[in-house]
Amino acid sequence: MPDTMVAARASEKTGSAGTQAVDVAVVGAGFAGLYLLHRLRKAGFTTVALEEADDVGGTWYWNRYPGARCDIQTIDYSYTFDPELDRAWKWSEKYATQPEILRYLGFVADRYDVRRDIRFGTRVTAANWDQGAERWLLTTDHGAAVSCRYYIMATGCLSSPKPPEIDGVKDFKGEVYFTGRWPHNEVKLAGKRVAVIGTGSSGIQSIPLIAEQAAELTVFQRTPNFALPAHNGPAPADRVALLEGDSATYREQARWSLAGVPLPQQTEVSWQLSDAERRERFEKAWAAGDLVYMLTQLWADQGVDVDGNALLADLLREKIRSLVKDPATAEALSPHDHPFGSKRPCLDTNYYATYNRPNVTLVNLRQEPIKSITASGIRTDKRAIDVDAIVFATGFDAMTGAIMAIHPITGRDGKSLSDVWAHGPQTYLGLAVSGFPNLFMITGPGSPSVLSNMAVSIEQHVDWVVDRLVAMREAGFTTIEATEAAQDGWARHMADCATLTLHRLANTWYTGANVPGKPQGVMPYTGGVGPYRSICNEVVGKGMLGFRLKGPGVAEQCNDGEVVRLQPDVRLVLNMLEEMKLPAIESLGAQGARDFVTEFNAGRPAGRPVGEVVDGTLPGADGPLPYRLYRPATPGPHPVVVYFHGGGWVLGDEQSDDPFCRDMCRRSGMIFVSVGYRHAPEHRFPAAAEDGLAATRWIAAHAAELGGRPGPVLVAGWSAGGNIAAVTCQLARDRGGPEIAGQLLLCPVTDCAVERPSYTDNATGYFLTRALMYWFKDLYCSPADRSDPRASPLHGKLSGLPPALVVTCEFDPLRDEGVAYAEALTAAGVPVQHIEARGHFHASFTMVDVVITGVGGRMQMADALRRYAGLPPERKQGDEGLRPGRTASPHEINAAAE
Ligand code: NA7
Repeated sequence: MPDTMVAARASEKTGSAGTQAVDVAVVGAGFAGLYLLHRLRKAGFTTVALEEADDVGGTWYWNRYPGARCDIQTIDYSYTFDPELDRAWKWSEKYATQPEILRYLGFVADRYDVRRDIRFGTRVTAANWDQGAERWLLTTDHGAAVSCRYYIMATGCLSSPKPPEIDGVKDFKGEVYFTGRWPHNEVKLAGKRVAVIGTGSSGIQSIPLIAEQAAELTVFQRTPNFALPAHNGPAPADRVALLEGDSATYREQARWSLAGVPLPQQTEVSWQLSDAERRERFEKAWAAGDLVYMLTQLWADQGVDVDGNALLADLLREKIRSLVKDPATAEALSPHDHPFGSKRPCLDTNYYATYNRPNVTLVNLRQEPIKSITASGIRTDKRAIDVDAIVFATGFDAMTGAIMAIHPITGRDGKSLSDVWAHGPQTYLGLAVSGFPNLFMITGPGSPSVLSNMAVSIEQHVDWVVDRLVAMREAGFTTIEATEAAQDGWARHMADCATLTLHRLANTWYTGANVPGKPQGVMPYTGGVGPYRSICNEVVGKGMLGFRLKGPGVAEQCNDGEVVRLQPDVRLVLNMLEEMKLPAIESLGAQGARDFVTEFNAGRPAGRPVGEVVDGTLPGADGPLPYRLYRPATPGPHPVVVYFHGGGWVLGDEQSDDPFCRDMCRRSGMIFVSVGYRHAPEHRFPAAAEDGLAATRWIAAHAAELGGRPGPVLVAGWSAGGNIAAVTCQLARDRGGPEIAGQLLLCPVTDCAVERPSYTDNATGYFLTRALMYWFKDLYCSPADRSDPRASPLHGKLSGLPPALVVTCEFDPLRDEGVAYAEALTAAGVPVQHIEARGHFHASFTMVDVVITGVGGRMQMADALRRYAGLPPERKQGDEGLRPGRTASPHEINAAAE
């Protein structure tokens, strides 16, 4: 039955005459709404868009303040769905003005003839899901109500202006303007005393132009923001050449990029570059006048590590000092409270130089907060400033405001969206909400939206949603709803992604911090446009994973589950490894496998500097063994950790876990001595185990000579190295020392004799495979030796061992034997801390600076080692929110490796 007929019946049932019945109702006629109308109509759906304004444009309709421009290069901030449109419209500038963008959207609306489906001047006042009819009923403030099968909110992320939150606005006798609701008629500020409150993008774009007109301009700044010069002009020739040369490739690269702009991912890290090289890159970026370039192209750690970010922020503050003549004003304009990029940076034209004008004054609200607005101006706690006009550039109730605050939305079983989101927005993919069937959001909270080129994200969302509606129609489904399990999983994935970035360290509209009382949490998806696109495709590929689909006469379909269970960076690494189509390591022979690992390791980021790295040899159980010592930069003597590398007793050497040893040395403030124990098949069981004890004895006996603290040592190891560390503790206990103060066992092999379920759960696809583990075991020890506690410490006596931190990873064949060892140690009375790392794989913690979500786990490892050595925990700026230990509500920022 066509939807219009179903709707007519539904209307009859509810007795609501004069209802407009359509297949799909859209709210908003901005970038998203226009493209939705076009695609829906082409797909054969009847549609209506409801738009409060009297024309198309959305955010570009309302934000008409002086200087309003886009700050993504306009050739990128365009529709890409129709190459003909690309050719038909030429932007006049690198960053188009608001009037030009509005003309473009009008041009698009006319070209695709979508205006006839838009009801302008119409606001939705309520949206209710009618369970019986399986339709949404929308009431409006103007004209007929709308009955629709699908309701799509294309309401934008920054369309609900925030109230000023300052007492006395009503008392002010002069003119009041809001940047987000700028009048359509000309605003004359010439010769007037003007105040601007707010220094986000809107303030920073408008202040230079207001300063040119006003007799006096006073800027009230609460938080300084980073701003870069736009260097506006014609679109850069190189970018235009790329686009015009092969627009399909250019657009496709944007779709799979991180930010929706075709720029490559930077791989070099800050500590690989000299000061001069960093400065050169920075100057190039400053001259480029491109936010996305500055945010992504300098060095790989700028967006994920506080130290890497601080190097860039220092250079930016230096620029502010060079541009603003008065040092006190320059300092007040310099952000110190947030890492660059964690709060939305701005693109400006003459912003900083404007403060050199004699008619411009900056009031630093951190030093003199606004008390109230009075009849004649603004009173701070130090003075009264009389003005003729106040411009509020105070921002928006971002992301959720436009969805939740605009009208009540009532879903299945009378659930109100405001109640469901009372503690923060919860969505699946940022597109759907459990309990709200047939409701979609375009660029909703949980989608990349505001952290990306909106044009690219909007097209992806719209295409995905419309394609799903078409597929449902073909299959006979009439309702679609996200499941709670999928939504909860998305919240976890969102939180995991947020730990990767520095957004957690800033109070911003991304986190809801700009609106008093709003729940806090990073609202946009921080995992990137390309990964997000692949996840959305995966949902479809897995039979609409996480959605429940129903329809008359067809069987219900619900493939429930979480779409991403891996940590986001683990997912990227594993996808990359899969694409590389690497040979199975066990097929290469021992030497071939060693060569392969050496080559593989050569491509990883260089480890961070430590105080000193010293190579030497020590006596093993049967001849000399190489070692590499990592000494902290802090004054010693430091406690000593004896470290055993991973590699299945076959691969690796004292240098192969270099990034991990460096990181742990820096974090724990301890000497790490990585031992090159003997390998199989040349030296089979128990060579490695006996070397472990011999090396530990020698290091303990020579701790002072090595610059370490005499006394008990600690042992640590990863994988087969974890096996050697565990065995060493047992042998040291049984053979008269040395004294060991604690053991760190990272994904250890503890039982070579018994196979547990994690071997089959994670047999393939997670780097360390079941087949590879058997190859290692076969090369190391014969079946008869596998129950010997020197091969399988789980089979040994466990009482009287040093305290242990056991780390196991969810997607690791070795997971269950690590768990078993932690449990058995506990049962034997050994103090045990066990980290079960959710979403991680065997190499998560050793791929330092690649798997960034491993940081939280390594912090815990360093804490444990310090505790065993009797040292207090160390804290580093930026650690906030990374340390597990509390249960985060789903939308919260937290969630590091639990
Ligand atoms: P923003 O970026 O939210 O900026 C709002 C500014 O107003 C910001 O500097 C705020 O300071 C300031 N503000 C907000 N409320 C007050 C009060 N009560 N008193 C003093 N100062 C206040 O909004 P924009 O419109 O500039 O830009 C929004 C986005 O549009 C932008 O990021 C681009 O994506 C496009 P705070 O930082 O909160 O201390």
